[in-house]
Amino acid sequence: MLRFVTAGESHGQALIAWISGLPAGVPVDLEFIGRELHRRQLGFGRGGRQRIEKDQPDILAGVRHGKTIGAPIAIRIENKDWKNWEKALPVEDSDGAEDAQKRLTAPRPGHADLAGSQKFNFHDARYVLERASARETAARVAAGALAKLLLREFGVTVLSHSIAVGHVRLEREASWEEIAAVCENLESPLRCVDEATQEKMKAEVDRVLRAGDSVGGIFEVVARGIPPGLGSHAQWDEKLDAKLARAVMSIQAVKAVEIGTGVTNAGSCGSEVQDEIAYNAGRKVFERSSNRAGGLEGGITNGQNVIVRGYLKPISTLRRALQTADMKTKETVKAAYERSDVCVVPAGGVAGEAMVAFVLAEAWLEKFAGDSLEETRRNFEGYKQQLENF
Ligand code: EPS
Repeated sequence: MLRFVTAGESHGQALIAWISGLPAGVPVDLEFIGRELHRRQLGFGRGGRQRIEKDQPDILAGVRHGKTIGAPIAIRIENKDWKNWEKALPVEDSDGAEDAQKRLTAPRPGHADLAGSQKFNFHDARYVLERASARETAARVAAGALAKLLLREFGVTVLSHSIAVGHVRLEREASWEEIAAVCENLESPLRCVDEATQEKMKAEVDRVLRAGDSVGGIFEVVARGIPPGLGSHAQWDEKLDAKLARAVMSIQAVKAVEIGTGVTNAGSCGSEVQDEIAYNAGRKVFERSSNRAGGLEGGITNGQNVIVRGYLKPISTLRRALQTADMKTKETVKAAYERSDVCVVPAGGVAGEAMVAFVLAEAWLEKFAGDSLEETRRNFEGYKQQLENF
């Protein structure tokens, strides 16, 4: 079973990703993982933290001579900001002088601050926000990069782009080539395929920044090369669309997930929504002229691109802080502000890719299994034959 968990606080020593269940023999390209981590740090509207960090994967276990060995993999990503927090967040007990300065008793509406403090019985949101911070997505991106490296062996690619920032929306479809170009281009400010729309998105981020506010948006993740047959209609918890939705919903600040054009489909007639089927005798495959279903029918992949959209709410740390109640004094005060991102849509897309890639890799190994890459490949080749003879 493929799985991953993470550990680490935003201003602790490091983030850790622990990945288990990858077959032996998967080539591990460290440069690729580093590039994925770098992509997550980019984007117009990011805060000051990204100027401090230079996220790099330090593989501690599970990879030898450039390949997975079938053992659990541990990846460490250093927090360079730790040196500024060592005294405030020590592992050992301390006299408390410095941690008192970093105490946060004015919970930010929208963040985990208040609910988390009530749950864990802290009258200080520090420990909660440290772990709830979206900094944790760096560890997810490292795990997702490994999933991408497995999928790459079978010709599967997972990409993303931004389709909305605030009220500015990409009003046309993006081609695969355009999305690939946006993922390749590390200079792309908001990772939008359309230059004119991107300019408007930038203006939106600028406007919100000047107002001391924050802005959300929508990212779209697209996976190409997925065969029909991953996931299952047979049981509710085997449906792949549900697993993808859960994974993307778990990303910090995501408050809605859409598969294909699911949101618009809800208001359209059936004849306008379903993707009609034709058989291409030359290529010996079933084809569709549209993909509103986002590559999933009945919780099963249908051979089309898998399309998952994540809807990000605006970040909850605001320079022009909202009203809140102090957790100790119960007085009405302004919510805490340290520093923050204004817009995380581009980074959200990279985290979305990681989560989608991981769920697809999990479904891949469920279907094609194998303790080694060769065994998985044999199983996949056998299935490909089955599809060709269908
Ligand atoms: C983030 C690092 C954090 C935040 C952001 C994401 O760094 P710091 O708190 O030191 O500024 O910039 O976290 C949040 C959006 C949040 O809500 O906590 C990162 O590396 O992605």
